[in-house]
Amino acid sequence: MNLSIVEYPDKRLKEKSLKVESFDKNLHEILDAMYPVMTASNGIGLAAIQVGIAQQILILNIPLEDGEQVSDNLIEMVNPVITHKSGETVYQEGCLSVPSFYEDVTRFETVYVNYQDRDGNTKTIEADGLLSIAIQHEIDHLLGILFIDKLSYARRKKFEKEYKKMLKEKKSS
Ligand code: QAP
Ligand code: CO
Repeated sequence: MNLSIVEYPDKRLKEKSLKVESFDKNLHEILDAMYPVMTASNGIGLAAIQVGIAQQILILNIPLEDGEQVSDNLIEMVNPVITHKSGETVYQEGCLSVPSFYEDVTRFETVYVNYQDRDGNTKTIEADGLLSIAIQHEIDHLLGILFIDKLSYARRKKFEKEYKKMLKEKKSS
């Protein structure tokens, strides 16, 4: 499978992803193809819609404290749903689909998530810290929401201006 990252302002990023019904070879091929796309771009999270597949699939690979990324820590989530959320935390987020822009976003501090693994087994996870932020960011992708959609009006305007400038510079180089 030859996947590439869909970048803002591509309309596909606004699509709502569909629930996965079959835990078959096709799903496994999508998951296996997503991982190298994410790591090649130094990502820690990727939703399937970011490679143009509108299915409720995401992967997460939070680095260790020294910044090293270990594939043992890969989490694959199919059909994830947040069941409990509490607290508040602010983190400077980025996104592989919104390259070179980072801004503070407010999220829940702790989340409980129900999801299925690649074989359809039901799992529950309690997450806080960076994992919790990453889960919320990626589940937003499945709903067609980007982190820039959560900014104040003023910061969104600052984003649009900076991003347009960045795209223009990219084209002329
Ligand atoms: C989502 O984001 C996330 O602009 C994953 O030039 C964000 O992996 C999870 C990236 C914040 C937790 C906290 C972005 C790489 C990677 C860029 C990413 C870039 C290169 C973003
Ligand atoms: Co993202």
